[in-house]
Amino acid sequence: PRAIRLEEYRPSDYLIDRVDLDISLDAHATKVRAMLAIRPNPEGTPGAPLTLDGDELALEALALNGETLAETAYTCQPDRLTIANPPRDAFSLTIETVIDPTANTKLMGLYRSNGVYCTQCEAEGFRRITYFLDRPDVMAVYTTRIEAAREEAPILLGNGNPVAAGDLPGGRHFAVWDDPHPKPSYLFALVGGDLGSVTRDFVTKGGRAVRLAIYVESGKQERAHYALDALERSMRWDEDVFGREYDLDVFNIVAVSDFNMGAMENKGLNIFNDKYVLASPETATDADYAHIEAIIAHEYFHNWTGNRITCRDWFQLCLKEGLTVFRDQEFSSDERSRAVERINAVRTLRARQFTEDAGPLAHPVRPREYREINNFYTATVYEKGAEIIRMLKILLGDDAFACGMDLYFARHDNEATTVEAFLACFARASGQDLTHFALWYEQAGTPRVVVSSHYDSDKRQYRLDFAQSTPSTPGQPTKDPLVIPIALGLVDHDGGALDHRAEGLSDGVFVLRHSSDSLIFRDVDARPVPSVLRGFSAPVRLSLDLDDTGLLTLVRHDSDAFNRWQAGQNVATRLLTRAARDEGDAAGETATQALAEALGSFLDAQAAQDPAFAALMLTLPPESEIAQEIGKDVDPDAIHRAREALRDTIARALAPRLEALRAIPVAAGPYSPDAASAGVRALRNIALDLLVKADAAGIIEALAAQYDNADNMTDRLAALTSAVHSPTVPDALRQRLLTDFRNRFDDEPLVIDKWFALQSGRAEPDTLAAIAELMQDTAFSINNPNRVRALIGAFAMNNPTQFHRADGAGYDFLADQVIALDARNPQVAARLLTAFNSWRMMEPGRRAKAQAALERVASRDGLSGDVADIVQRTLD
Ligand code: DPP
Ligand code: ZN
Repeated sequence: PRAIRLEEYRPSDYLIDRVDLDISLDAHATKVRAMLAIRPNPEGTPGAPLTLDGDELALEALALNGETLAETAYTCQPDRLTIANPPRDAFSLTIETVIDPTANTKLMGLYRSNGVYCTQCEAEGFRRITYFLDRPDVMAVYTTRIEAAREEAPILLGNGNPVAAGDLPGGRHFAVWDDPHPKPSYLFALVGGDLGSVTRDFVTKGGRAVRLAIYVESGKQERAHYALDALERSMRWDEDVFGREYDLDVFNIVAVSDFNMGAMENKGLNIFNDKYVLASPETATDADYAHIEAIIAHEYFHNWTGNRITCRDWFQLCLKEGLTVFRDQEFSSDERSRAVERINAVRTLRARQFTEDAGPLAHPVRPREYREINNFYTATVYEKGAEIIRMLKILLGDDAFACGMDLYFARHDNEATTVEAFLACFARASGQDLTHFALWYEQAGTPRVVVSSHYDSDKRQYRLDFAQSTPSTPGQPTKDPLVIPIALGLVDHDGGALDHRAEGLSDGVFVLRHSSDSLIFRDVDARPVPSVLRGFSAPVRLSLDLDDTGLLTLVRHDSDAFNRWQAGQNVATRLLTRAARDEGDAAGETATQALAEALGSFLDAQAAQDPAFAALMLTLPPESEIAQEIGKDVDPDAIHRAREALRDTIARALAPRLEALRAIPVAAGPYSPDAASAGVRALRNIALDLLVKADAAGIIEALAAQYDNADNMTDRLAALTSAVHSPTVPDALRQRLLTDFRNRFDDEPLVIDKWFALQSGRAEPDTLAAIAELMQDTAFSINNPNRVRALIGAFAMNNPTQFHRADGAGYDFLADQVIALDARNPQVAARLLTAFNSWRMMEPGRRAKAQAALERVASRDGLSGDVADIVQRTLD
């Protein structure tokens, strides 16, 4: 496909003010009649031809102002409908198309999932329903009449408010939905099916009564209560924190089992991957509950950041996504532990976004060019986009940030707007010039900040020197310095916080604007320990000339929880990179012991107070992070061995304490997914895992007992996970538990996904063969994105030693799967293919094998635009 460029943006020549849809659902021949109220755009070219987008459409009828249009007046193809000389004034266009939702395996547009009719229109799915100006800056009010066989689809849902419903001859019925808020077509949705629901009444601060409902597969209603509760809490939070109220009489959420994304924020009718709605103690882990809460909140928050105010064009995707991720992260931080949420967000950022930024698919948060927009729903747009908002808040302060948000909502309501317009609100509210800051949106790559410290005992001065640089990325060989807010503080060697001031340090934040700069502290009696980038105040890689002793001081004493955790990670990262390069040295052993001791005293002092944080302290950096740190000629096996060995040593050193952690009680009563209880389980389960690694006496029996007796999925899955990933567990036990799990949850596809992912994530040479067998399991289906991601995605993304097998078999397998899947569902196929992101970092043998596999994909005829785009950029 042709590249689309930001600089070529032009307003649409035509606008659509009203859309009246009449959709008659049928499994193979759904009739769609769209009546569009169109007028020339004063900002467009007068008299321009009208070209509507389509995708695999078949036109049945076309009328202009109610009169059938002569065939000579237009041209029509599956992907385009052009009227050469439309009227110069407002006119109506009535378009009839027929579509086959059952044949729609791409899961874009109207399709069927387990017999339920549903839609997915972001980014460009609406054009698979009718011909349209399918671009986000064309905003219209919609009325949707949906008709279906009552038996097949007793529930009919659309955007907005329900306004009419009734019976029709022949067992059919209809419902009419009216959405008074102008919206872009990507927010259109409808659902028809036989669904059960849970409901709740909500009254907004302003007094609007809203009926909340979550629709799920009949019989699974019990599992939707947590999501419903999260929805109510999200609505209240957005009123309290951002002053945003809901604006319709109903808010509906529907869970479907076949879904390309996590969820979709369609106006008044969110459609969710059921994985992010359904939860019961027996089937969902604490992490699942937390994800459900975050995604329910995310989609709800889009109602203002995305729907009321949308994007002018898809280059502005971060305008709604980065901001909405920031909002959902803040919500989770308020509902749970802020420090733990921040650490988890940074772990995700590093694992996904830093990796993306360091590879061939690196792109700015606001890209300047795309071939396939579906490939830009990335960690960079979402997670780095959220980091930019967080930095903005740090730079402006809470009050000016809040004023900027209010101004944004006031100025741009009902508009499709841009990053520039967004930033202008904050410039106005704060009086600051944000021109330089805006470079964060334009420049790809993760900046590196190098900090060196100098103490002058004669002058009693302590100086921190900062230098920043950003590596080149595709299309951006040279980079400029960014505005980087660096929160920092000083700690003395006994752990006391030092209260020294420095010119240029304001509220504990130093703003680095140039390629280098310094900060000077005066009247400093002894060399302090610097704690830099507190709270991870900017998405950068930090190198700090702090030795292990200094880092371990921070582990013990830093008042900033994030940096306490980070200091431990830094010591471990150093050990792991050293060991992975050159296995086993004496200095490493001493340092390992010191790390274990520091963790031990941390656990003694803190574990009981903050178990969730303690669990994170005991988690070593992931293998992908060590690979990034090494940067080139990576040998994933060496990294894996180093990490296993370090974990083993730490586990043995901490064993008695770990036994004690296993005994910390979870709050009495039935299972509750609240953050405090989840924290205790997380700590107990990481203790279990470490003890299994350390082969502690009696631990295998304890593991089996935990599995057998668990009353919740968190504990059961934790035991199974340790069994699957620990070589110390006897094969027979591992097999017994795996078989039991499979049988126990035979009719629970979302649970079987966990079972698939566990086995495909095993760092064992027979994993690939096991996956081939699992693909034959009756529970597996190549048509269901969740199954594919659980079995194939988890292998490619989370199993570095086996995906990057030296013989290239992992690469070949993924290439085969991508090719097979591409014919059915290009979006999911393209997403899988991004696992090759780090191929250039590998040692030469693996690199050659990866390249061959990629070239094999690239050379296929008939690749989708999605896969062709990823494979070309990955190889370039
Ligand atoms: N549904 C996706 C999200 O909420 C895309 N908008 O991020
Ligand atoms: Zn979103």
